[in-house]
Amino acid sequence: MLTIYNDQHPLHHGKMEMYRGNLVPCVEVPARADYVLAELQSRKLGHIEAPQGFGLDAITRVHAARYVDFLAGAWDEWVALDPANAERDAIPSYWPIRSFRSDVLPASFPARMGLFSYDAGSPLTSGTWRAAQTGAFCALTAVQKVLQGERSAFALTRPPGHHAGADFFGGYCFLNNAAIAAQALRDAGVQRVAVLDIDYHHGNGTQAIFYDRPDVFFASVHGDPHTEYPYYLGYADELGQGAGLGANLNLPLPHGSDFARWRAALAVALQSIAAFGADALVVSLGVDTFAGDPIAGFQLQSADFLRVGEDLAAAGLPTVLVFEGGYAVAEVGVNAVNVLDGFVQRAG
Ligand code: SP5
Ligand code: ZN
Repeated sequence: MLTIYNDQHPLHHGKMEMYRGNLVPCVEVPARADYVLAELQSRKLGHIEAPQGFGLDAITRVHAARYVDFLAGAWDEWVALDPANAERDAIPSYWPIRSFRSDVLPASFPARMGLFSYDAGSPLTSGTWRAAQTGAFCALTAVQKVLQGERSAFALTRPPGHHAGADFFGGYCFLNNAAIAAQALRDAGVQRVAVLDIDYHHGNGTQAIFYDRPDVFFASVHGDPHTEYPYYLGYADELGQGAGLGANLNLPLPHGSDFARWRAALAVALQSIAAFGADALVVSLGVDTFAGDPIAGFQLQSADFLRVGEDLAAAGLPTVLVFEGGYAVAEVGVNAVNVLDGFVQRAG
């Protein structure tokens, strides 16, 4: 499997996230991607390449220009508030919930930060923009490779992306790499694109970006949002809207679900993608479905991820895989690379 690796990822390095009234150490840490890279190298699973450069236009096909402007300048604005902020992560504390205005862009940086976010668990750091932008370029490069005939390509990047919407960050995500990849496939002339999200958490950002679109099908298997993050989206009755009605499929499963139950849901998602008639597949590859994950609740074992890769390859589609969650740091490399290994073995 060809991997496009974001070597700028350590520039995003959140120290603490707000959790139940305390600042606690971030679970989304640079070592995650380091473990995946090391596992790829030790198993010699295909070439590892650097991303190509792109303009911001492929990003603003998915994200609002005022949000991209905000992200690009956020760190400088944060430090301008107080030079001592250079040593602190930026975390929002005000949000314009229902009845507030979102059309007005406040001059206040903390107010704008809240406008463009939805949780206090996703610290923005000095290199967040650089890391996220390079990550989007990895996803775009993976798309280019698949358009040029690669059966599959893997964007190995962090921060992850699937919780980020057109104009908001959250859930450790800033730019929606999977959505940017799907849109780039469409813009290159691929008629029907499916995004399959197998991270433990519902990909609320990706769903929202494509919710009214008939050309990009979104399917997700995830922890039931009644009890699991991101709580406010990801229910089974969300089917898409307008021209996109029928092009959204959520398969929430209860906390504690094992691989047999999870794999049956994956089969339903893959059948729906086949019925949609997808010409290409983008996979949001989170491995926080692992039994040992510290913040999730499914029961997949490391060997199960080989079967996951085989099932994905059996769809027979040109496939871009994008790294998302997975927080059992010591096992995240084996688990993610098992998916890629299973895929390659089945795809031939
Ligand atoms: C991409 C992805 O998997 N994002 C997940 C975001 C989940 N954020 C909410 C979970 C908060 C738990 N973090 C506190 C850990 C304290 N032990
Ligand atoms: Zn996740």
